Amino acid sequence: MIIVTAGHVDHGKTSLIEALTGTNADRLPEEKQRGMTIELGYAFMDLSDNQRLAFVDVPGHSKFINTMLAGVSCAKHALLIIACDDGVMPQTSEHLAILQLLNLEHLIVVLTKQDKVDSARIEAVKEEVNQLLSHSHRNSPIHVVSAQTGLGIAELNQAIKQLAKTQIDELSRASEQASFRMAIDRVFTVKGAGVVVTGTVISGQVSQGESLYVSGQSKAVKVRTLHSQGRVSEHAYTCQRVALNVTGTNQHRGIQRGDWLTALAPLAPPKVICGVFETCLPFKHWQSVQVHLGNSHTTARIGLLEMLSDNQALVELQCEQVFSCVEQDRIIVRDAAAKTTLGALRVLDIAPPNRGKRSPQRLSYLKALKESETLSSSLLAQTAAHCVPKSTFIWANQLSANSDLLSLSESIHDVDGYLVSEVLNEQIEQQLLTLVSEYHQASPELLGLTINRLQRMTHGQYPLAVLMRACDNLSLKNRLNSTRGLVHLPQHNLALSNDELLQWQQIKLHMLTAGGPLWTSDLAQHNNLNLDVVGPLCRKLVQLGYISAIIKDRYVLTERLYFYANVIRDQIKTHGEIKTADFNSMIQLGRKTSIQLLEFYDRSGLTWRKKKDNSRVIRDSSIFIASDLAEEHRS
Ligand SMILES: Nc1nc2c(ncn2[C@@H]2O[C@H](COP(=O)(O)OP(=O)(O)O)[C@@H](O)[C@H]2O)c(=O)[nH]1
Ligand SMILES: [Mg+2]
Repeated sequence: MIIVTAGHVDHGKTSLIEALTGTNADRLPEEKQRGMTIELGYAFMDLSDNQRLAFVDVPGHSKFINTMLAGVSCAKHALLIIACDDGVMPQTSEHLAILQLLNLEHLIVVLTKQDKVDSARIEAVKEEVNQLLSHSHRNSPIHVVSAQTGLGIAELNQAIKQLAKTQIDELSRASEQASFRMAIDRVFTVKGAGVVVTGTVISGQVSQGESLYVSGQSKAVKVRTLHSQGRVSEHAYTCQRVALNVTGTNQHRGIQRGDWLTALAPLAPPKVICGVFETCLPFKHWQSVQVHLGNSHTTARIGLLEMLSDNQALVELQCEQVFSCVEQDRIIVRDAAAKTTLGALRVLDIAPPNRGKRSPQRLSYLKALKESETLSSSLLAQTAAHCVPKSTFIWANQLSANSDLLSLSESIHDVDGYLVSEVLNEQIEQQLLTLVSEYHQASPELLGLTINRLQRMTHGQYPLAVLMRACDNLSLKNRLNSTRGLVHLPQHNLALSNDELLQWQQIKLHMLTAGGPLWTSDLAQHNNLNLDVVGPLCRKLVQLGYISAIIKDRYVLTERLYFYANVIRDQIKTHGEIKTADFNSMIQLGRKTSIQLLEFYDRSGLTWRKKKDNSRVIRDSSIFIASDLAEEHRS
């Protein structure tokens, strides 16, 4: 467990930590010389044989607020330290505001330097504190101490240990469900051991020998040894300070402060992040800001999506650089000059769409996410709106890799790695039925359409596997059929009318006599038919599988196509390849037709055309096998 300090510069934070633990957390010579904390300092307090508490001592000076932000990034418990002589000062309020934006759970207020003031002054400062805590953490305990004389230190020590007792078990329980994630604050090399990284475990747990990923790198690193809470250990848990000796780091890129270490292989970090912005100061649309999470920060602009109340808005952060974060992270937002804290963004969506970002559906979707307080309600909201890749959800919520997401709700299905809710599934089925029946109305002469076409018609928003499952479900319910890969309504059949039947017999005879492919214009002229009739009829015959188009408007009987395929296959079998000239002399239809046919087979996947010469080899010999021919082809 970690307890962070907060408070104005020179109010006695470092002295208090020293009084509590015996450790002076100011370790830099410059810090000792100036008597001021610059970097984050750490000190530990033993609770029992195997449990330890870490204190993070942060700088109070406004110049070092970035360091303070890094130190408190996962703060759940804090000491707010106020010197009795000064009382509440600017960074007292600012640090408290930041802790509250980060969703602090427990706050202990410490009024220090008691030895410097009288009791009336202490009462006055207590009143200031009450004013300060008028909105939240109202019932936080207040301790009056002196680091100089030791007054009140033993009582404070007891209170901290009491709090730790109630919290530590809960933290280790929480770390079981989540995946390991750590914000790196320091990287250095130790002679003989190699790279060591230190940081705070934000979630999950890590053990010796485990593989982890550094943000932005695809190759894993391995944990050789680890320290947790300042001691050699085999494991480390949520909200502990750790130092990991890692091997296998990328020589070129290395590891830097601000990077993340995760047990899950990271997804590409976003540049645009959507969430709910809880503000403590007003902001303007498209205002330039600084954003902070863990030890990383970047500049960004705030795009307002919708104002929800005076101090709450749905916004989009457009970051200058990619910014690694996951759902429910709280990103601190400061003004561009990094002088004041504007608020915090609770992350709702790390892959927001480019278009329709203010559409009513999108805004109500974001509101549903905002209201989702549990993992299952968030999963339901997401899967009701779109097909969610399982790996994306696991990453965005830092769940352990083998989490059983389906157990979260009965109404969610796993379709080939996509999580789809029953609600969405019904919507997709309805959409497919509408699209198919509209298609029949527009093109009654055609049997139906392919699933790929349906996917394009739904703007690619559903994965193929999900559409296929929806089609299968609909055909089980007898609401859709699929014939030769074409999806159609069961009542939509391509039976030829009496007129069409006569025309087809005429055309078939013509094709049989001609042997080779024929243009629609030839078919029309020779059979005394109107071109406007022949075109749609031929398309219908193609759908029925009777004829095929080798190029636009040039048709051949399907059985001839199988015959030519056999010619090609046999030739390649005996000679290893087929040349255009050979094929031409075998089928005797002229060079132009031979080329059209060979190119048709290339496109269909039967053959490959070699780049160098005009010869072809087999690519997939299992297609155009005559036994595949449907009954009606042969009739
Ligand atoms: N008299 C008195 N001085 C204190 C007390 N605590 C800290 N100081 C002094 O206040 C100054 C600032 O303390 P420090 O711990 O560095 O403050 P920080 O900037 O909040 O970390 C130092 O000179 C300390 O010796 C206290 O309880 N009583
Ligand atoms: Mg200090």
